[in-house]
Amino acid sequence: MVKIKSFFITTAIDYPSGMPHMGHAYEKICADAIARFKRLRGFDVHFSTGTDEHGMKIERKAKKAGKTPQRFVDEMAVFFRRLCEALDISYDDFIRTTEPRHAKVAQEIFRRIYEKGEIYKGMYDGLYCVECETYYTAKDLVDGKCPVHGNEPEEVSEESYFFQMGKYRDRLVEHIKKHPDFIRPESKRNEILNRLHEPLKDLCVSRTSFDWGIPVPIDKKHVQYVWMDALINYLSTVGWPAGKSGKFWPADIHLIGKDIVWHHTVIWGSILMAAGVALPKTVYVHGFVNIKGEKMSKSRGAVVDPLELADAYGTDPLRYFLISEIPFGEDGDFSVGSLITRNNNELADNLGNLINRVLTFIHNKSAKKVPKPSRYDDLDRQLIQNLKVYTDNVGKLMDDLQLQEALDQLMMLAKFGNEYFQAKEPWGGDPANCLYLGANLVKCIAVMLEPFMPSSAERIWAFLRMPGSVHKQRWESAKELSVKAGHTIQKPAPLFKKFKI
Ligand code: ME8
Repeated sequence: MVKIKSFFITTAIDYPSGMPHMGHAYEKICADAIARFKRLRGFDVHFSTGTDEHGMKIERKAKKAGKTPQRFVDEMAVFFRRLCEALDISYDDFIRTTEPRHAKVAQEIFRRIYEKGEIYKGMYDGLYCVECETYYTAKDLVDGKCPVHGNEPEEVSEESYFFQMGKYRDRLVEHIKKHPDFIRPESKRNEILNRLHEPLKDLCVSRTSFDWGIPVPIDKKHVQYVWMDALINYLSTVGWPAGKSGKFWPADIHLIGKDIVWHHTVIWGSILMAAGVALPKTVYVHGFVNIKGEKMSKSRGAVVDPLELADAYGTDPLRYFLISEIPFGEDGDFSVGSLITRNNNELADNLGNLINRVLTFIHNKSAKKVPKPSRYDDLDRQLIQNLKVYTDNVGKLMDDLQLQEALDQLMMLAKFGNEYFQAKEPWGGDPANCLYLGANLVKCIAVMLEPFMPSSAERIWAFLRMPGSVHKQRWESAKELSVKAGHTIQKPAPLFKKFKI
């Protein structure tokens, strides 16, 4: 029997302390493109996302809203699920840290490390940024402010349990050096290795000054520190230590933003080492979506609502824009103007135009039927060759997580398709080869487009009247000449609207 390969990808779980923003949307879209691609590649995929619902930040927001924390997160989590639906995110699990299935696992990890003798009781006297739920020393601050949020951290003094994270420094460095893919891109790996030149302090893993959290299993006066809770969601979603964890753990990719790399490599890495659990294969760090070069921030008023944008311009144009505009792993800028420009020039005029002209021609001039090809000329042979070259190239780029480059190649194939159609002049001589190969090119593009723009891909599939769903195809089938002569297609409709800037 052939063994089906498994693939487990996660996004960070979002704080539902405010409404979902463009950064959340971006991360989910990128993870979704990878998950969809892997399914087309034949992997059995588990793709998880969710919400991080405990901690002081949430407790305070709930209080401000005059609600219990539970009611507050129940209401807010709905918006994050809605974001996933609106963006066509094909998640397999949406995990909430207030679910009992998660608390059980989080407590089990705590208990294992405690029983190993690596958690001790003490007093924490120091600084804490509630916005990022992170402990800081004065040395970490920039002009006395949190390096991520720019606010002044609070002084905290409370009884806490500490995890002997410090003793894992050498093992972490060794792991990072031995597994070059553990932290990607390389710049982030170097950043963490540099920070690990300094001694590593023990980590506070419980809190006593408030109680919105998972109770510490050995001392109910304490709740688990929110990161000692949230990170463990990656194990709970696969039912560790049983359930699907045998098949899916260690995770293939944790996709996260650049502000939480330390938490996902050093903190998470040492927790897993201490608990005797394998480390994820890759922590992939994407950049930030900025607005006019500035970090999105509510206080600066620069937050763009992804739900509104998907509604106004369409989910697929938004997905397309974010992946094509922002180099994966680096920061990029969002603006409605550039979204519209890319939509009009690249989606409507290039991609949409190709699909529309090929299918309309077959529909109107060939009685809806794909004609039978005859002797191929050089251009025809080039097209057949390109189906193979681009399927292989885009596939390789996606295997290597080069999302932007992969999508760019796909658009190059559409551009080639338009040039081919123009050069063949099907309106002049015999259009058979042009339409037969054109239909197959359109089908090839539909398959490869699926990870990026799933609903447009499915619409093209329907115009072609291909059997089944585009979501269930094999990547390799993209290059096959599987739209046969005599096959009847449907009248196409424009795929993309144009917008005025
Ligand atoms: O950090 N552009 O939650 P979060 C791109 N709950 N990505 C961005 C971004 C931006 N402008 N702003 C934030 C948390 N992100 C924790 C995670 S995981 C066990 C716990 C990314 O809601 C951010 O880097 O603040 C993170 O990966 C994700 O959005 C959720 O951020």
